[in-house]
Amino acid sequence: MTKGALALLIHGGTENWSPARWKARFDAVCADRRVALMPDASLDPAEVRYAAVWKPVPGELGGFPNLRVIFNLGAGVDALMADKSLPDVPLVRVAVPDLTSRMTEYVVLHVLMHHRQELYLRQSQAAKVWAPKHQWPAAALTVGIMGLGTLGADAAGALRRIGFRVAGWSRSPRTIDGVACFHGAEGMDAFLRQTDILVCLLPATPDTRGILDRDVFSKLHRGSPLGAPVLINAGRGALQNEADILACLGDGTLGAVSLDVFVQEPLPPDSPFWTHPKVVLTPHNAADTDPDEISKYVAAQIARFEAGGELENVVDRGRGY
Ligand code: NDP
Ligand code: OXD
Repeated sequence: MTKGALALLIHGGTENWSPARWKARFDAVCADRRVALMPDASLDPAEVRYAAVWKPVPGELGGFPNLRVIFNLGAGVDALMADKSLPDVPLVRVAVPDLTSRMTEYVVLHVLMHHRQELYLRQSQAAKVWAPKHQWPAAALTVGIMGLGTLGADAAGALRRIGFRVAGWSRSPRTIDGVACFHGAEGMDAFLRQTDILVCLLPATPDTRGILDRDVFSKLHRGSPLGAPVLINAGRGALQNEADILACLGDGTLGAVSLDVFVQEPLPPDSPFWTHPKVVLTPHNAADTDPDEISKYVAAQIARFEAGGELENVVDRGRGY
């Protein structure tokens, strides 16, 4: 019996999202079914049972009448959730150790960069100034992580092992060894009050959009060894109020920021973030999605589903993540 086809809808633009590379990987792991890179005029849309997608055009998925599962090729599903015509079939997101470890590397790198005052040290080097600064032990700082899901929980564990005090904030109650966990609107202020370095790994949903604003920054711990609190956002640009970030860097409410994500991506050439001395920016590069790992993950999910098993990491559409 012919197995239903897998349609690939990939609109990324960057090197990692080369459609040809994804097609080659899916051909290798789904050798017994047709893998069609869309658009493909030779494909009968009724043949398609599965779609693996990154930023499909709104409405594009509605063209497959027999679709059973949509696999988002990344962890964040905000772009898909914005498509009001998205077919009502299970939507599966990525949660794999490979991507998780990459994000934890990013978080550890940037927390340590600010903790060890690298901005100051690089500026001193550029100016040929020999001016050592006291370096605090990790235990002198609390890193607060917004979002204690797949990524936040892993980053929390790594930061704990380095010796930081770690706090976390989620929607529902969580328990993580050695992490002071807070949740909901009622837990937010207590979480912020003890946080010296705020790491955001939230999804962008109607509840979280614009959450990183002056109100939140002004509640962060004052009197930190770093002088002023630091923000690290690798969740989504839609979470941050960029005018507030710039204003808070200007008046000292924030001491420095690391931003991997922006409201508009690619970041426009005239954005003040490019040249701001207190901003470390990366081009949405914190945790690459590896085609080898993710194609295997999708193929394994399809095999389990067709054998009557449960899909994993299915998005709750009501919550938006
Ligand atoms: P998960 O779904 O596993 O975790 C999401 C976490 O956010 C959960 O702890 C959840 O709470 C919490 N959360 C959601 N809504 C709220 C809310 N309203 N208030 C408080 N907490 C909330 O997601 P992942 O950890 O896998 O990924 C997180 C995000 O990281 C992705 O959605 C994506 O946007 C971003 N990302 C960015 C990448 C990059 O390269 N920059 C790469 C990959 C992902 P609860 O535990 O109660 O459900
Ligand atoms: C993701 C991303 O959501 O790369 O996986 O941003």
